[in-house]
Amino acid sequence: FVKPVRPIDLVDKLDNLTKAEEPELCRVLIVDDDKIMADYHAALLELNGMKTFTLRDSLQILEYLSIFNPDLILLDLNMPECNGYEIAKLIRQVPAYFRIPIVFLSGEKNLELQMQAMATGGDDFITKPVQPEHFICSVRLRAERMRMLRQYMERDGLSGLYNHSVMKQHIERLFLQALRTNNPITLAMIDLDSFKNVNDTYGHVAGDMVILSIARLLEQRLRGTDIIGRMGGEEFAVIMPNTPVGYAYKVIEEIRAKFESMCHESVNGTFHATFSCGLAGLPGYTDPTGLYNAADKALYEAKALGRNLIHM
Ligand code: GH3
Ligand code: MG
Ligand code: MG
Ligand code: MG
Repeated sequence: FVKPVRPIDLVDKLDNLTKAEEPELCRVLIVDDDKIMADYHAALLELNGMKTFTLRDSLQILEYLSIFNPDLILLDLNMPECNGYEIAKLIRQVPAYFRIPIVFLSGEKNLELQMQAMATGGDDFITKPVQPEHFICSVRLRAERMRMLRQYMERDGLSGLYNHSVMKQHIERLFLQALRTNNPITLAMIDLDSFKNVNDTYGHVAGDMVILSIARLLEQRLRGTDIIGRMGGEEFAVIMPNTPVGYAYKVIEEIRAKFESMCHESVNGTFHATFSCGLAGLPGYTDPTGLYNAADKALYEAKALGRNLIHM
């Protein structure tokens, strides 16, 4: 995935606070009841720059897939609770996991049984004991390709931010995590003000530039742990884990003021743009939909109160 090229100088007028790009590691979920085997495979992959998580109780697979979010699954065939065929079938029934590569890892030498395993949704079959170099290479290449594909699928084409469906998943995941761990979390819904007028007066090209500048500004001013998405059109969402609503207000207020002061250029002259924002956060909600609706309602109220402001 290549980030969109920064369009014109106006984006360069922003503070130059670009976050260091952290090269994120490929994530491999190992499902194996045999601890010694699993530890050995994990060590091989970790020593070669991958991040692993070992799951010994295969029945918990769906829960761990959503928590660990792997780029590849290494699946043992013979396990006490449930065999690898059944686990692969289960994974393939969930649309969000269609594309995750599943590599079977088993001592099974029978080719017929190996092919049967692949027919349930596996991408490859590696026999134990593994040949280390071949194993590492085969896992890494598949996992890296998945990571690239995932980044491409998860992003919005114009802004490079997360798209709507991924944001919904992140909101749900981080909300539940915050609820479980008793930590605060804030969801901010942001919508550009009177944007139809901006397009009508200054043209769609300038409108697109404004969308890009708010996207870059959010990326520059928020923390690396905050998750930023374009929910559609001129609407954005930010999830701020471990952040109480009052603190989020201060941060977004600084961004609001900065954005308002930015000067945008168009063939019809320069102009300023603003946004409104609705905030909601934990504590106070019991499910992610409740939080989402509350942030949306707060945004609606911010509009009703006159726009270019934050409401919570
Ligand atoms: P409000 O302050 O109430 O949000 O008013 P608004 O005009 O922003 O709201 P409305 O929902 O009526 O219009 C949103 C406009 O945003 C309509 C559409 O032309 C524009 N828009 C949506 N997506 C894009 C985009 O990708 N590029 C550009 N240039 N404009 C977009
Ligand atoms: Mg086993
Ligand atoms: Mg709008
Ligand atoms: Mg809108």
